[in-house]
Amino acid sequence: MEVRFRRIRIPLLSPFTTSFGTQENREALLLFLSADGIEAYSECVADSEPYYSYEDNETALHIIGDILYAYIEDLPAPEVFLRRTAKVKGHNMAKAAVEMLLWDYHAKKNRKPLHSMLGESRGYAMAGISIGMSKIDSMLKSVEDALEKGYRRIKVKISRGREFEILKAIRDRFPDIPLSADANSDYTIKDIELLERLDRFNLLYIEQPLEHDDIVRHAELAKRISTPICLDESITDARKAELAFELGACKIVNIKPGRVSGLSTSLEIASIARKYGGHCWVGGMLETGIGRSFNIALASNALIDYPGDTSPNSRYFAKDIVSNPFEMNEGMIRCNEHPGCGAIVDREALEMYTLQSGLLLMR
Ligand code: OSB
Ligand code: MG
Repeated sequence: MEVRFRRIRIPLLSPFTTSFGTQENREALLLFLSADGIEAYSECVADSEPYYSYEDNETALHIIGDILYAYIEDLPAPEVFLRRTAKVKGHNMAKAAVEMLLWDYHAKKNRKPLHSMLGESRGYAMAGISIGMSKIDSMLKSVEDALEKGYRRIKVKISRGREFEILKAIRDRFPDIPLSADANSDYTIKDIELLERLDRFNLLYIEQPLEHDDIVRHAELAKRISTPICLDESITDARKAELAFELGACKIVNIKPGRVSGLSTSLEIASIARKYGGHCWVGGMLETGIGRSFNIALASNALIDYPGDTSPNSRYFAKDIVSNPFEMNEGMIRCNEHPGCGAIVDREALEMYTLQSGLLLMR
């Protein structure tokens, strides 16, 4: 068996701006496993800079190549891998890439589509869209286009100082649409009065208003605003999810398997949300077709009850690295029914975007 990595840079169709910066490319770390005639893949959600979380592609490659590789030589079940590596603190993006590689391998070995291995599947994901910040006119145009395409929920990025301009313009034009706002941790508890004033926009929720690792202040904020809080960055594992719901820091979680050590923990977090009467949905990190296929498999699970940030590939890239991109119909994306994650890698496209590749493990 052999595990290889590839680092790729694939241009986004349009720049994506959040409160922490603008991305023009998706720089992804991909893993490729070949064993017993099976080819499995996965994608790490880290970026080239540690702006969303402390992990980046360098740290992920280090943790995978120097630490985690030693725990997968016998190709364990994903849950076994997580148990073995429980002593590795943090680095859940690196862990997730390996965990999902093992899911893909085992699903392919069993000749089953991934979504059917995760529990009860609806067979499709409900799609919402995440719209980056730009000039108001072009944000309004993006909202209009998204509604026309059938997206079930519109999320817009906001930042400290641009929130009223953005949300007022959208609400004036679209008073009733299911709308949410993602601050990517641009506020602090000192902004509580400003955040109270966002209640008037009747948002489904506000995503990650406060610091990336905070739970306690979010619980304080939740008592002061009527807009429900959805946590993203703060929920890096199941223990954090339990704590956040217990303290009332959130009513909703944005679950990104790539952030929380993979699909097993994602399902655990979804169960915790349900136990507390909360809600959850599957987020995204502008993944290529490989990462996207894992997100959509998870998003089809019966425990996931809100539309996610799961757009079809064509929203992000002129040419993705898979030859079977997802399509959206009436706001729904059907799961891939091929074995495993189901992504069929377009080798030529992959080569075109490759920055670096190498061997991680050979046995
Ligand atoms: O906060 O959800 C986020 C993209 C990069 C980093 C963080 C986030 C996002 C998105 C994009 O909102 C979601 C998508 O993949 O469409
Ligand atoms: Mg977010």
